Amino acid sequence: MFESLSGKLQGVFKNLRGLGKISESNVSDSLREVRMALLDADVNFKVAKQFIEDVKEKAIGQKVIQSIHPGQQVIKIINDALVELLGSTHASLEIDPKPSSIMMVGLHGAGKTTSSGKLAKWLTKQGRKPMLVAADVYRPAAMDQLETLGKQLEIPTLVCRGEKDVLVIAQKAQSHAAEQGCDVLIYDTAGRLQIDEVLVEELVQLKNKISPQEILLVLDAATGQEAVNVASHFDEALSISGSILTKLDGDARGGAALSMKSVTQKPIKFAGAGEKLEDFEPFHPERMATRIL
Ligand SMILES: Nc1nc2c(ncn2[C@@H]2O[C@H](COP(=O)(O)OP(=O)(O)OP(=O)(O)O)[C@@H](O)[C@H]2O)c(=O)[nH]1
Ligand SMILES: [Mg+2]
Repeated sequence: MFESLSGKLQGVFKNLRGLGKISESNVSDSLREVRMALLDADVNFKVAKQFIEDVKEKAIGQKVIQSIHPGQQVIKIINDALVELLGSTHASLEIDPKPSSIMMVGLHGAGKTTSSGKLAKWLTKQGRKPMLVAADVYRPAAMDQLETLGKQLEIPTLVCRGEKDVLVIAQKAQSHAAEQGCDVLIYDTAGRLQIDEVLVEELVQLKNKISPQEILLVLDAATGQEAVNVASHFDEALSISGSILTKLDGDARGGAALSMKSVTQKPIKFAGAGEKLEDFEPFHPERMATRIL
């Protein structure tokens, strides 16, 4: 991911470094190239526009123009803007209360079930006692998939085969968690090809029932431009608390990853970069920016 964007930005930076003097016009030329690179990487056009405006405002200041290495200064400004675009600082999970609940939401195939397992494994390492809850009542296979993950991880997993009401499942989950001494419940919800009324209604009901500390939108980083619409829809409907970007190991252009925070104003909390349960880590904006630049 980000290879092409990275390559293009390196090219721009090479030019900037070579500049002895900086003028408004050569900064503008470079920023035009940065903008093109962002758009080619599938970054939302509004996000790209704002990014360039912010950088430009800082870059054409007198201090930068008169400095000894003006090109280097502009590069630093772009770097800082990229970190800010990705969320500035790492945002952790807000799951202090015991028990806490986390709802995993997102479109079909985004990686909710896999990420539920990955998150459970990660939480175990943090000394928590997670429980996985199969709340996808539409696909029996989804319950099997979560159950398999739970067995593999040796993490309690609640599967109520045949139960069609997520609220009943939630009720059982709460009592099972208490019995088993689990202190964080991860609800793996159903996906849809597109966000629709029925799905939203069900998710809102579940949200009202369990009052989750975290509602994490699981987003396939390869979704491209559409990711922005998906994210804003889910956020409007549920007021998400953050997102998990998946499939960062793929060769997608990565624009969704770069636009997410800016569009929803909600932090990216974790990143998945592979099918294995250990391919998962907390998201750090500055590390991601370093990977890109
Ligand atoms: N390469 C890669 N594959 C992933 C990643 N996360 C999930 N996958 C794969 O993506 C596919 C879909 O993942 P699921 O976890 O089943 O997705 P889901 O959101 O639960 O899907 P539904 O339940 O159908 O809505 C699976 O084949 C996963 O192995 C990732 O970070 N990298
Ligand atoms: Mg699933």
